[in-house]
Amino acid sequence: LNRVAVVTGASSGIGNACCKDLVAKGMVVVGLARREERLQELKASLPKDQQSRFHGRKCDVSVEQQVVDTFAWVDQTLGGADVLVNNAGILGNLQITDPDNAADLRAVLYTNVLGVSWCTREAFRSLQSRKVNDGHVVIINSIVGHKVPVVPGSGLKMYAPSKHAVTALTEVLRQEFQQKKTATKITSISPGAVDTEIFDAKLKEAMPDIPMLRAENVADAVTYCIQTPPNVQIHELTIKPVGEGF
Ligand code: NJP
Repeated sequence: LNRVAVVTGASSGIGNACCKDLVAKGMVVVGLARREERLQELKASLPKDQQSRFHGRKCDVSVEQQVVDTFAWVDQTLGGADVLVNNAGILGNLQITDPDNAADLRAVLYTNVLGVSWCTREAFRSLQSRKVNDGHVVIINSIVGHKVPVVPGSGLKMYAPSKHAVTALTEVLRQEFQQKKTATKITSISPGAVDTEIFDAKLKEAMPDIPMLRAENVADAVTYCIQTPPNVQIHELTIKPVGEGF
């Protein structure tokens, strides 16, 4: 896997595990997140001979200009991104019917939906400008982006609608890629519950005995999809822990 990958949401959970796995597979990986110190910790945790292949960059994917600047830096410094793993996501704190929730709801939609749009647009621009026809865009969606499970206490808030938007976004992007005659692949991965920071104490309290995946389980799936031969494209992968009921 001698290519450059950008992974969003690299400071914890699934994105962190993806960075470790892709670097170990020989890729040059740019990990993006807002918590820069976590990215430095990630780099330091890698085996010494792999550290130079990891670049941590502070980037808030909900801010368009930061995404544009980051991909320009990847173009200039590393020759451009061949693979993008759209993984950054937030749950949000407030319910849709809570008062004064505009900033919170906006943050969820800007991060989970527009962040994916902007990163994909910039990765596509970079691929097109270099005439690279075989890139790969992976999108970490969710099982709640296909069917909304009943969670006691309505723990999903604007998160579930945002992930439904990601489901539609993925298929529209696929059509746009086809129109623009690129063989760049799009893969959507929808996990069930994963034991990471986003699955916060409130959600755990609402679903106390829920079986959970580990971040590494989802990272394995990402690597598997990226490694498929040129004629194979995995459109949609659902990955759940054994015993999950919804
Ligand atoms: O969660 P967590 P996961 N700009 O909280 C980053 C989906 N998923 O690994 O910016 C840039 O450990 C944040 O970094 P920081 C889920 O929807 C999960 O589970 O430093 N980065 C952190 O690195 C999400 O799409 C479950 O705070 C931003 C990362 O995102 C993906 O899996 C189930 C950012 C979040 O890591 C990874 O989440 C499911 C921003 N504006 C789908 N905002 C599950 N865990 O159960 C956040 O179906 N980040």
